[in-house]
Formats: sequence, C-alpha cells, structure tokens
Amino acid sequence: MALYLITGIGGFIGSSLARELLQRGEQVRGVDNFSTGRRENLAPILGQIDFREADILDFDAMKSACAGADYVLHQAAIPSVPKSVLDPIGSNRANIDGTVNVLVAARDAKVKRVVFAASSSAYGDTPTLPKHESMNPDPISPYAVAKLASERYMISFYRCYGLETVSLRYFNIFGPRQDPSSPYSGVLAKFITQMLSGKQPTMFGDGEQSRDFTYIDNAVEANLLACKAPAAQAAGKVFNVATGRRVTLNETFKLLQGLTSYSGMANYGEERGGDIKHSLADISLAEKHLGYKPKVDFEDGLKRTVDWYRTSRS
Ligand code: UD2
Repeated sequence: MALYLITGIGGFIGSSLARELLQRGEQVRGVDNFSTGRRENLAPILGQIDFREADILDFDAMKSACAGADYVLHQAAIPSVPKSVLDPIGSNRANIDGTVNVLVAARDAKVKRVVFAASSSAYGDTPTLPKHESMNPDPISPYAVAKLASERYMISFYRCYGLETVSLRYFNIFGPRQDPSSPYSGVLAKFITQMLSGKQPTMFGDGEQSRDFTYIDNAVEANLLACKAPAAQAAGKVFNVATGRRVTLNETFKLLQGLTSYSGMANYGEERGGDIKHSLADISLAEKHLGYKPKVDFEDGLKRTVDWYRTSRS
C-alpha cells in the first residue's frame, strides 16, 4: 500500500483519482482550497482520506502534506483558457508559483515521483496534426504558458535534484463530476447540462473546431501508470494523454441531441480569444513508455457522462 498525495483533490480529476486509488486499496491524502474544486466531490469519500483544506501557495502546508507521501499527483490549478486571459496574474500564481511550491516540498520530503497535470494547450494553434511531444510548443493563452512553464519546472527538478517527475499533457478531459456551473467550465459539461434542461448551448465560432476529447477513466489510468513506469522510460518526460481521435463541436452537438433528447438548434456566437482551432494527439509515446491505452472511447464516455448528469440532477 502506498500513500498518494493529490493536490486539487476536490476537483473533477483529483476526486476521480482519489476514488480509483481507494478502490485499489491505496492510501490517499489530499489538499484543496476549493477555489475551483467542490466539497460535494469529496463528501462521499471524506471518511476514507486524509484531507487538508489548504492552498498550494502555502508552502508550510505543502511541506506537511508531502511528509511521508510516496507519490504526488499534482492536479491543483486554475484550469481555464478564458479565465487566464482575463486574469493572467491569478493564473500565473496558481499554475506556476503553486507548482514550484509543490515541487520544492516534494523534493524535500523525498517523495518517489511527482506526476503533473499538464495541458495540450501547450502546443498552441500549430497546423500540424496530430500533435507529438517532439513538436515545438507554441502556447497562446496565459494558461497554456503557465502549464508549459510548470512542465519545464518538472523537468528541471528531475535534472537538478533527481526528483522523478512525469508530465501528462491532458487533452480535454471530460466525464462525471466535471463542474458545469461556471462560464469557464469545459464545453461538454456545459453543453450536456444545458441540453438536459432544454437550454440552448452556444458554440463560440462556427462549431468546426475539433478536440481529442478524452474520457476521465483514461486520464486516471495514465496517472497510475505514470507512477509505476520504470524511471528510465518516464522520469523527466512529457506524455500526451488522449485518445488519438478528434471530433468537431458540431458533430458532438449532434451526438448529444440523440443522447439528451434536446431537439433545438445550437446558437453560434463570437469566437473565443486565445482559442485553438484543432487539437489531436499522437499517443504512441505514452503507449510505448507507460503502457497506456485508452480504455473508454469518446461515444461511450459521452454516454456515461450524460447518464451521470441525468441521474445526479434528478
Ligand atoms: C484547454 C485544453 C485542455 C485543458 C483545458 C482546461 C486545448 C486544445 N485544450 O481546453 O486540454 O487543459 O484547456 O480548461 O487547449 N466552447 C463553446 N461553447 C462553450 C464553451 C466552450 O463553443 O460554451 C468551445 C471553446 O471555444 C473551444 C471548445 O469549445 O473551442 C473547447 O473549450 P473548453 O473550454 O472546453 O476547452 P479548451 O479547448 O479551451
């Protein structure tokens, strides 16, 4: 049994990681300041985890959270492109300063490995598809810059201090418990909950933008594999976590019409600043070095997610 520290454990991805680890009989400790995470995500598992309400910017709290941990899954962030465009200072603090705090605390506590929630946004709007880790990053939004900077810190801590770190570039993760309630929420959480309650969703632009939408179980699996992969294959490295297939928002909307019984049309609005047109991953590096294989495809994941929102709202 190992002890995993999850930063951002109240979030959609952090709380999903916690559930899976508990299922596998592991010990879980978590921190969250509930700036974007939610108490409801933790309520059912609160008795099974060592939870500390704390900000990753609080170094002493990170020091005490890392003490005795085997692995750190660093998920805490302010995860939004448009929010970072509005507030680059806030994004920088949470997404870069917070990461450095976690890294220093993890280094001093001599944890075995830190796995970091990096982002596909690091690639920017480069026309080449699919995106491979060997491509030059070209981030556009402050959020993307911050995620890339944190990735570089991960690599730096491996090179300078020998702390084993792995960065997972998430490609639009979606699934149960993703918060649909903020204007900055992920598009699928928004569209599904809007359409289930008969509200018209708005596409920013022509709806022809595409994403390699990745169901949460695939991201959870990638984290657990990243903890255990041999250091020679994983430490100090960056991996795409995705499915290797992309769908447009217009195609997704049609699928959702079938799944939610929403019969209206979509609304089309202005394109969003800092947005990326197409995103698709090459996942061969994670397959080769981590043994990663997407377990749940887009359609199945979408169906499971719609079912979850339908039952959790009723
Ligand atoms: C970026 C990253 C993703 C993750 C995420 C965290 C890319 C390609 N992906 O997601 O990996 O790090 O940031 O937040 O950079 N949209 C609408 N209507 C809405 C909401 C969104 O049309 O009501 C559009 C939006 O303009 C974009 C697409 O849907 O083209 C996806 O937006 P999102 O906010 O769900 O995620 P994205 O791609 O910024």
